[in-house]
Amino acid sequence: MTKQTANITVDGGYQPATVVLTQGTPAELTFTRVNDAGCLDQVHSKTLCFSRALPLNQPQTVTVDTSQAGEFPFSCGMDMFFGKVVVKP
Ligand SMILES: [Cu+2]
Repeated sequence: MTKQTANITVDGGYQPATVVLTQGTPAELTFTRVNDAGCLDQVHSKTLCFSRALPLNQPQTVTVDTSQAGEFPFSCGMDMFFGKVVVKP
């Protein structure tokens, strides 16, 4: 089965801030924090069930469940910066 992957650069926010995935295909998001400023050293999502520390310049990959379509937000540890995963049927 194919896999979807997306790279998100963490640099004072999430770039891109929206990731579009296809429902039913396994997916991985890789976060790479490249900027030491701010409080983006944690990323988490209640709806996607992940929480991960983001050491500077060390890509961190999380697996995303795409079994349900919808919009699933993620944010920094203090819920100040936001991104989202959009799972399309
Ligand atoms: Cu924050």
